[in-house]
Amino acid sequence: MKITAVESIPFAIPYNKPLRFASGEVHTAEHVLVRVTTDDGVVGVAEAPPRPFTYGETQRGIVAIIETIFAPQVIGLSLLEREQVRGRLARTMGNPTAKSAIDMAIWDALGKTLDLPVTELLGGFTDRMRVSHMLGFDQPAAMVAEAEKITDTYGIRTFKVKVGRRPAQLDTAVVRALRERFGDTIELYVDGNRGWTASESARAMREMADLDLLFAEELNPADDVLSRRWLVGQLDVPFIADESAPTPADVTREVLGGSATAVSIKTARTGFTDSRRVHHLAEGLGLEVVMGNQIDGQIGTACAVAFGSAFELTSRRAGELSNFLDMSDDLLATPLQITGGELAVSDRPGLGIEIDEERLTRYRLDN
Ligand code: MUC
Ligand code: MG
Repeated sequence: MKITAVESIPFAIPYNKPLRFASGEVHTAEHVLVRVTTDDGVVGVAEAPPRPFTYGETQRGIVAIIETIFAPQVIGLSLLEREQVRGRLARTMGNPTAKSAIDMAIWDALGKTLDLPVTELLGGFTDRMRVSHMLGFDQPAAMVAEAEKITDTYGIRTFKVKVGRRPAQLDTAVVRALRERFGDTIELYVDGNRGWTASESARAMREMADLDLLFAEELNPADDVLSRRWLVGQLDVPFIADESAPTPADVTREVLGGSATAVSIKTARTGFTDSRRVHHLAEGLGLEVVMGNQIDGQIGTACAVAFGSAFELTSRRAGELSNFLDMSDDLLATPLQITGGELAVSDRPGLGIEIDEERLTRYRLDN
């Protein structure tokens, strides 16, 4: 079970439909495939999505930090020494998606070695999750049409609507149009990616008071400490910390400081090892949890559903597991299938996914 190699392979797959939101936009999935090999010949995989607008990482930076610092630190350790891996990677600041991809590839290799699905090793609560789809910026009619397509094709009935534009009336009109079109047959929540001030957020939430929102997420920056606390204190829905709380310590700080009342768990930034810590913390603090989407491809989504299905708290709400639908292709030999609004977790060993080598050759940037 000794780790003998850690590879980082950059690849690029275009989006059919770019995703736009208050802090940035994504046109191409320029991710990094991480492969961990053991002396038994087992290979574990995961992917790191660089999100410079959220964590400061870039594709070339992820490849470089894995090659130069992280791979030498973990080669020689056993798949069972995941806390040792975590401790060594933690000596370097930042780089959450690079660290997480290594962590999840190790879990995948461990599952394959033990002939057990990762989701069962983590907790084994259920075998599927309801799916929540993220609607990026567009005009109200186009966003309603997109939601209709997603509902008709995949049976998805929960939508996270990107907000945070100015004027805010454009965003509130989208949410109103969605509620008018679908009535109470869908669940809706909003994510501002820090685009508004606290007072703009409060006004927009008042305008949407009759629209039965589940949550509000990162409407304004957590760094606006007092105004964020003021905002969160007056809302009658849970306020999700996403990019303001990428570590367990951040979750503690934001929640105890009154700047958040719920948390988004993203395996892309906390892997399995630290997502477990965030989950336990959320359970202990009595927080609602949503499995978030780091604009993941299918590999990242397989990781998110494996983790989300493992626990009662993470599988209670619909998880954001469908952003890969906007991509033109992916790397998996057997694509993930969302049906009836749900994504099932694989019952095969590890993450239960297999890389299509022909596709990897087509999309990799290093050959
Ligand atoms: C989300 O939930 O915010 C967009 C920016 C980011 O960091 O993640 C995505 C989705
Ligand atoms: Mg978010």
